[in-house]
Amino acid sequence: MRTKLHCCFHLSLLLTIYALCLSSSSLLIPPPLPILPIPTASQLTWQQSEMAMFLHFGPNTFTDSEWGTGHADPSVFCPASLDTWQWARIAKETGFARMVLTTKHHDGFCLWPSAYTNYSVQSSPWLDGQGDVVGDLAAAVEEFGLELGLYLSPWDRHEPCYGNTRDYNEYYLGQMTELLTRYGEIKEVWLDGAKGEGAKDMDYYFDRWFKLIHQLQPNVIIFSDDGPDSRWVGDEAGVAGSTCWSLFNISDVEIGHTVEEYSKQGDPKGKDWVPAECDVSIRPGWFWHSSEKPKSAATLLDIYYKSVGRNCLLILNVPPNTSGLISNEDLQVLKEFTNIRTAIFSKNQAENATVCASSVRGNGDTRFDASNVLEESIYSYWAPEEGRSEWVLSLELGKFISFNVLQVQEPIQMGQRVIRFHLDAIVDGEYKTIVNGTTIGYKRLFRFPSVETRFLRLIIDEARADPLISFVGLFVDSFSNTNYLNEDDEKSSKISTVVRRRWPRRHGQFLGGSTAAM
Ligand code: FUL
Repeated sequence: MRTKLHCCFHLSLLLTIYALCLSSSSLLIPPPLPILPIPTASQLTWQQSEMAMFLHFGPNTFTDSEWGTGHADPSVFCPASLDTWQWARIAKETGFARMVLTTKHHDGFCLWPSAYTNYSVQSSPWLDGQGDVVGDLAAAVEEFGLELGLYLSPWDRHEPCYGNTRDYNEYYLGQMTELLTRYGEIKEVWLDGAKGEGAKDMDYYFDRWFKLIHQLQPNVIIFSDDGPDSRWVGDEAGVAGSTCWSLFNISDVEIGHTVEEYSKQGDPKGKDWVPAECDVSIRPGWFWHSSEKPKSAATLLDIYYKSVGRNCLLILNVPPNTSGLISNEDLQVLKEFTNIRTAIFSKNQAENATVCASSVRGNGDTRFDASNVLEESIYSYWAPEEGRSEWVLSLELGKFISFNVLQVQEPIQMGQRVIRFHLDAIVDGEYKTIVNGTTIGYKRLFRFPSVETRFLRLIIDEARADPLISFVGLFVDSFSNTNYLNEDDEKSSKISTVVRRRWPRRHGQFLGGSTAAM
């Protein structure tokens, strides 16, 4: 009897221990805390799309000008073969996720039949005044599975009420409402900041504009000098700072008075998540001019490294010509640019590497394992054990491999963390530093003279919180001349910029005023 009881006692003890083991081993260590600020769902999707196509089109295309006076006769707008499906097909085939159209540039001419003005396609001979470029683009974009974005210039050189603050703000919001309620989902609203010398002084009610835009299109990204969702990078060359935070202080920036360095670099202490967008044209001008030629694919590649490769979104302007089509020469460059990107980035030389980390969160939990950095997704990442001061990822490539591009990514949904890092490789038997970098963010690309190695280590030197890394890739770029390139030097190199923005300073409340057009 005693032996039986003893056995039962032992059995139940074993079962209890087994159950305890089972329950403790099935409990998961949660992910680390995000560090604020973090992106909204729309900002996350937007950033991962990497490239948008900008389209400057309107009377300027036909009058061979950049800043139309607002007095061009609507009859000039007469594209013989306008085909928004051609634009969308090209955008789709060459890797753009979104198309952003100048629905109204500074000349005030509307590419849709607005009920608030006669200065629009309705007064033009194109399709006998029955056409709607915005509507046609919306339909094409939908067919090709792209997103639609709209540029509506605040500065209006035609509209008679421009200069009267109340009237013009009403006019502008009336037009914005037409655009945001007629054409389905709008994913980006682009508020360009230019205003010429001598233009009438008036206030724009940005707060009301932004609130209404978000109310009408909850998933939209509003771009302006200081967000709220995406910020101007501070130049029109498509080049971000080699240090580039998505963190920013909206309240420190007045629209129209950006400080170039602040816009380019962002702010490691910023309270707002406002990633930068890099705008640049494939041609010297924003509008199409017969005398101008597109940039080369190699130049576009360089811009790609300095925009997408610096934690930004690239918006590349490809202006339709007077026929209403994207020119063949632009198309050829875009195709070449696409082929080059595919050739470089389709083969990760580190894909079969063995990756080890200085520590792994949750005592080796596979969800935070070092090997997660081989998967190109921000949703799988390496997380170190909490509170460490050493953060190292070591890669063993299996054999000697040559490469000249590093791609690193952070899971930005958890906040942007890395302040400084470097990459070492064993060359001639000893570790040599091949990259010294500041900030990573969504995506960071570095070019350097070709290195042949089997062993590498990525060391995070400084971070705002425990660093998290979602991707490490090594690539071969045989198109850039990486022999004389040193990304670190680029920090101090002069970036050519075209700063043409000038918004009026706010002079308190300014209601009324002259109603004559500029
Ligand atoms: C500038 C404008 O003045 C240009 O014409 C162009 O639209 C560019 C994207 O923004 O500020």
